Amino acid sequence: MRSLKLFGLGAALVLGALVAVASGTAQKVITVCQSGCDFSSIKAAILAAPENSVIHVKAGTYKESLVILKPLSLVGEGRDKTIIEGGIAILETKLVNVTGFTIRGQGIQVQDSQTVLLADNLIDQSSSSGLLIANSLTVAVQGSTIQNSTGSGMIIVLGSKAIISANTIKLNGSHGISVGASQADLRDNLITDNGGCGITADSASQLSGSGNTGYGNAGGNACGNVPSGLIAQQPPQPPSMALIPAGSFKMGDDAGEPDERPAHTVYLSAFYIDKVEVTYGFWNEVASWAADNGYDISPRRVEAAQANHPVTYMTWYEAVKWANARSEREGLKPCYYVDRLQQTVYRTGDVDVPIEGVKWSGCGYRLPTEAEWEKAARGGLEGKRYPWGDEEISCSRANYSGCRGSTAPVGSYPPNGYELYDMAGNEWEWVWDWYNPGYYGASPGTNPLGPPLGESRVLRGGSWGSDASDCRVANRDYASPSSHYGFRLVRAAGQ
Ligand SMILES: [Ca+2]
Ligand SMILES: [Ca+2]
Repeated sequence: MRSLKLFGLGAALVLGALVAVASGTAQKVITVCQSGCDFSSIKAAILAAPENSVIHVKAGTYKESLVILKPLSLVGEGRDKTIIEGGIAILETKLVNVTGFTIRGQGIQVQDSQTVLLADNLIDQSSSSGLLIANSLTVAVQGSTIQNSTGSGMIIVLGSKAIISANTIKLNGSHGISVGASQADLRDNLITDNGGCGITADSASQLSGSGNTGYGNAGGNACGNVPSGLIAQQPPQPPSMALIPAGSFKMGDDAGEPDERPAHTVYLSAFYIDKVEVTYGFWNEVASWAADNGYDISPRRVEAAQANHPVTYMTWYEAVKWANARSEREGLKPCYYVDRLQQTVYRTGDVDVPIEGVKWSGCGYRLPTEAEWEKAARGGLEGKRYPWGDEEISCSRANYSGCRGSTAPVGSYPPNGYELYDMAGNEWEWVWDWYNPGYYGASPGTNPLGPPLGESRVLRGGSWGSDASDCRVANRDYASPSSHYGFRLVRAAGQ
């Protein structure tokens, strides 16, 4: 069923070709702009570099544009750090890798080239199309965001072949993706709020793929010769939530603690998740309603200054009942029932809701599954330690041990790639799953719901008092469901 495997093969071929060539020759690694530099030193480095070199470009904002005319890897320090204001052109060459940049100006242009990998870039505010692929073969674009271009987000034309996966393409002036006389395989992209169509293709083009979602595109999600089913319509997301697109991710960490192994691939349906932890202010709003409507949860007395801090003192049972109350208050069907026939809504008492007592979709709010939480925390990155990547944790990135000695207002630290805040630190977050240290060895590959029974429920993300290791995206902790922590909620999308 997982045609994603096919895609994985495609991307692997591109990567494999890049690695094979790089390792087949004496690969040179060059670092430029070690301690600040002007733009000419990058240009000079590219000019002087032997073919197949890897050029690391340190953090900084570089004003001009770059042209790549030979095989090489250009590696920035990350999309929030290394910024190329003028754009990048890859012309008449092959085996090029560009990763870890923010790119403005002309965006990225790939013309008359072959075997190009563009990964983990942000293409922002381009004065034309964000990414142009023309007369080029085997161009892979993955894990990138293309936004705010004057023209289309991405244009694929003139007999090109491209593999486009796990990108976010939004808020561009014209189409999200426009394909002309070319082949494109589109997987797990999120395409929203573009001025034209989400995806459009002419009759000479062939499109394939799955798992793409879109909404808010002025011309509709799919136009022209786009196969039905290539892109699924989503309702506008709740404003306080972010959409996590359908698709696979690597869960766990083989270098982590024993209960994080083995790292394994998990496919999840699309879902929305709260951008911030549930705050005392929000808790009290819903709990006041709940107390008047048959629930046994109640508002907490907190100082006004605490209203925008995460709740820290909620049992797992209270979190689940609050989720039902939040649903019912908005006129949505509750997700949690005390019985397997789903006849009695869970509103009172401490009930270990059975897996069959949960509506997993077609309802309002629920706790994330452990897999949903980890995918969301990873922010679209693969195999990284933290929501922002592998850079060490610090008090400018997250509220953890030694920073404040208490919770911070939610959203005080930078969000991850899915616009989620405090996925590392601030307050531990309950998820649905029972804890079982060996579960990853037996987990199903699609929408895993955790073990059927247990004594503890899983906690994720670490808190203001946690050490760095406990704030890793793969870290698992657990506690009796009667213990007191925080949480955030999800809703299934695309039912
Ligand atoms: Ca947290
Ligand atoms: Ca642990």
